[in-house]
Amino acid sequence: MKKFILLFILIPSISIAGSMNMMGEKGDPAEVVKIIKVKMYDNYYEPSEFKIKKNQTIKFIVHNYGELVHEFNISTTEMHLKHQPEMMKMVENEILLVDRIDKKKMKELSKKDHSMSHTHTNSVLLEPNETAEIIWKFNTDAKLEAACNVPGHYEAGMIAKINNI
Ligand SMILES: [Cu+2]
Repeated sequence: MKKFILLFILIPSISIAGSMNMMGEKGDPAEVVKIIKVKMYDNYYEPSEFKIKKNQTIKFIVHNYGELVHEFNISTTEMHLKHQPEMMKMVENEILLVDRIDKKKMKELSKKDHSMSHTHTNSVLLEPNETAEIIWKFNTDAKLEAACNVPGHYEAGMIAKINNI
């Protein structure tokens, strides 16, 4: 019986650690070799492609020039698709509005449901005119892309390719 309980506790943490490692990891500010400025519009990024060498640590400075809320999320296609229902849930709970994030509501609901907190090290969710930074270490061979998982935006093509050079 004890073994069963242990398994249930271990499985989720292993799968999270595995997927994060596959995507790279939060970078050390002292190791940043390149700063890339990313502009977010409705519904696309500028630039729409990044050339990055394996093991480089990159600082992304992301600004939302659009009129809608946008996300900049570094991940695999598979993880983006997994993340999208979470974002839909934020819309259903009226945390994620078209041009605003209800941060008070987000804080309240995230006490009950952690997926509502949207505090992932690989992503930022920005209101119009907001700026944020992500420092990411690309120590992975996985095919990554930056994308916006606000419902409808990924489908509209709000994706920036990340190419290993
Ligand atoms: Cu978007």
